[in-house]
Amino acid sequence: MSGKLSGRTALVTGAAQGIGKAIASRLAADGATVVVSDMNAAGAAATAAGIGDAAFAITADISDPNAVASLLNEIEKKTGGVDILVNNASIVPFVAWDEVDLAHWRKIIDVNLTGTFIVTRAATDQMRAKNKAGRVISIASNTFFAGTPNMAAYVAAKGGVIGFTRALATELGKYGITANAVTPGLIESDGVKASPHNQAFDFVEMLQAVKGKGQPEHIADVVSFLASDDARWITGQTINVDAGMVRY
Ligand code: NAD
Ligand code: 4PL
Repeated sequence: MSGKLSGRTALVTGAAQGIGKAIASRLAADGATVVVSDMNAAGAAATAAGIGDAAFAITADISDPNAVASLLNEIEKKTGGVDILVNNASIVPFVAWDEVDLAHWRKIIDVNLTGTFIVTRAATDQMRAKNKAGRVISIASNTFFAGTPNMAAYVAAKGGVIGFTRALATELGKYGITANAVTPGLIESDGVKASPHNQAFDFVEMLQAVKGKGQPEHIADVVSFLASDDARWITGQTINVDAGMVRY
């Protein structure tokens, strides 16, 4: 099957479930070969099997530089290298401010921000070496605009991802690589359904301009656009995808 992303390899981190799984499925439907990566090996394998021949799974913890180096080497051997990187893997915590200690802060920054750097460093070095007109799409969060409660370290890390995206666009434009961020609002992902965030839908819907419950596909549709040639003139931007909950 051909499509707007045919001939391209997309690496989606955190793709065992939730938003990452929906992004992986959508990019495969667009014609890409999709690398379903996650630290949850069984979940990644199940997602890849569900997509079919266009996908394969590779286990990696994004905060482990050795695991990420192996991930990129394996992709290079299997497909010739990454064209589209989707930085989706994150911990989505619900931790009251009085429980936010240094260990929690360090863990969230280490995975959600430093992990995003580690994968982006390795993947964009590979894109440059292979002269790819690459795409980096990082999933941040509208909590950075809203200052959402019970997520202080997460909000800070997502702000870091947005800042990193702006700098990356500046550094990599000369190589034909674009970098953009997407900021979802509350989405009914597997992780959210299993957490106290699941109680927030009525409140969030009240704030939305367009009513309804955010779904992983709402985010995957926008990632598909940013990955495509139609988005070639967009870089360094943050696209807010939250039914108008925040206007910034
Ligand atoms: P989720 O918890 O359902 O899935 C996250 C996946 O990331 C899991 O499969 C998990 O195993 C993986 N992961 C976590 N740490 C990892 C690591 N160190 N290395 C590799 N994989 C790791 O989450 P989700 O709700 O689908 O969120 C996906 C992305 O969207 C995240 O970046 C999240 O911050 C962002 N986001 C989510 C919402 C929401 O409401 N669900 C809103 C805004 C932004
Ligand atoms: C509005 O990124 O964007 C809860 C949990 N509510 O993770 C998020 C909103 C959550 C969000 C998020």
